[in-house]
Amino acid sequence: AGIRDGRIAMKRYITSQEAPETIKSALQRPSQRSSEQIIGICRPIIDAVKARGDAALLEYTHKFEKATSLTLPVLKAPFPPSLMQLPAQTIQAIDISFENIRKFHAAQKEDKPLVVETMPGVVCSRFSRPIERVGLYVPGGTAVLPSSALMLGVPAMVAGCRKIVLATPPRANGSITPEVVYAAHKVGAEAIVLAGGAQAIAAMAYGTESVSKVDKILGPGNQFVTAAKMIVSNDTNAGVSIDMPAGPSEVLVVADSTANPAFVASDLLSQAEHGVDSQVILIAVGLNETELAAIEDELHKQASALPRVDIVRGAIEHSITLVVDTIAEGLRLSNQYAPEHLILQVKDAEGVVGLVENAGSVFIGPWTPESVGDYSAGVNHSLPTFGYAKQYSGVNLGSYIKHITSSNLTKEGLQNVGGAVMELARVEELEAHRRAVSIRLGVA
Ligand code: HSO
Ligand code: ZN
Repeated sequence: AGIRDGRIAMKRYITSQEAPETIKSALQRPSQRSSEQIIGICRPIIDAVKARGDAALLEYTHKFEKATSLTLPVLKAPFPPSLMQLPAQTIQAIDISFENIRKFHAAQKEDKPLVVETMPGVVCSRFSRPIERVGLYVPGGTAVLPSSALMLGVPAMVAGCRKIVLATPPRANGSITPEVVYAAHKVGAEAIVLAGGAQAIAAMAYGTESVSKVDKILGPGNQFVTAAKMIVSNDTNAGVSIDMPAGPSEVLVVADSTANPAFVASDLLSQAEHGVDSQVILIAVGLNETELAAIEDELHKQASALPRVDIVRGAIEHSITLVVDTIAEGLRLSNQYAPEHLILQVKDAEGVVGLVENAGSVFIGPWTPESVGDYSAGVNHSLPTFGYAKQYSGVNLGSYIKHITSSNLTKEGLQNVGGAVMELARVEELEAHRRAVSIRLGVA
C-alpha cells in the first residue's frame, strides 16, 4: 500500500464496480490505538500532577521533553522581547493572519441580546458572557505550530475571556519557539505553560502552584492529549470542559475534469505531510484514465520533492481515490465520510456547497488551497476530525462563550401563563411549584 509500480500512489476504487460495503470500509479512518490503553497510560500522569502539582509537572517535562534544565514550568507575561525575536517578514505574516482571524471571529459576535415576548407580558431573553478562564493547547511534535496559537488565542481574545493560558511542550533546551511566544503575546495570554501531553492538560484542569486552573481547555493534540482532555472533562471535581475530541488531520478533495491536476495533488500533499496517521481522499468525478494518471503523476512527482516525503508516504498508505460518475454521488460519499477539510475543485464549486452536509471547513474553487485556511484567510483551522464533523463545529467565537437566558414577567404575563404552569405542576405533583404561582395570583 502507498506504492504502485514503485511510485507513491493512493489505492484507487471505481465505485460503480465495487460493492457499497467495500467503499464503506475503504472510507474507514485508520484505526487508533485503543483508547482504553491510552487512558491507562494517561491516568497516573494526571493523578500525579493533580496530587503533586509543579513538581510532578516538571518531572514529566524532564522525562518526555528531555528539558532537564527547566526549573519553572511557566513563563509569565509580559514575555521578554528577547524571547520573541523574529525576522520582519515573519512578524508581518503573523500580524496579517492575526488581523484576518480577528476580523472573521469579531464578526461572529452577537451585538445585542435576543429578546422574545412569547405571550403578552412574558419576555424571554438570551445573552452571552465569555468563559472566564481558558487553557489553549498548542501541540509541539514534528512541526512548530504558531498558527494553532493564533487560531485558539484570537477568538479567546475577541470573546473577552479574562484569563488566557497557553500550554506547549518546550524544546529539549527548555525554550519555546519565538513565533509561539509572539502569538501568545499578541492574544494577551497571561502565561505559557512549558509542558505537553497529559501532564499539561492536567495542570490546566486542576491548577498547580504556578499554573492557573481554567474553565475550558481547547486545542488539538496527539492521542494522549485527547485522552487526557476526555478524562479531565469527565471528572466532575475538575469542573472543566473541552472543545471536541480530536483525531489525525484529514482532507477530502472533490475534483472533476475542470480541475488542475497539479493543484489537486498539491492539496492532497499539504494534508498528507502533517503526519503518518493523516488521511487524504480524492473523489474523482467522471475522470477518465488519462485524467486520473495526470493527477497521479503530479502526486508522485510533487511528493518525491518534499522534505517530509517519508511522512507523506506513511499517510498515502491509508489514503484512497474514489472514482464516481456524478457530483451528487461524490458529495454523498463526502457527507458520509464527514471530512475535516473539504476542497471543491469542480465546475461551479460555489453551487456545489449547497450539497455539503458534513464537513469542518470548505475550500471553494481553484484559488483556495487549504493552506490559506490553515494560516491566514481568517477561518479557524481547529476543526472536527474522525467523522465528528457530523455533530461538532470547528472552534469559533461560540466556543469561548456561554449563553444565559432570562425571563421577565409582568403581573399580566403571569396571569396569561400561570394557568399552564399550575396545571403542569399539578400533573407532576409538585405542589410548591404550583403555589409559587397561585400565591402571587391570589387564587386557590
Ligand atoms: N491543517 C491543520 C492545521 C495546520 N496546518 C497548522 C498547518 N499548520 C489542521 O488540520
Ligand atoms: Zn495543515
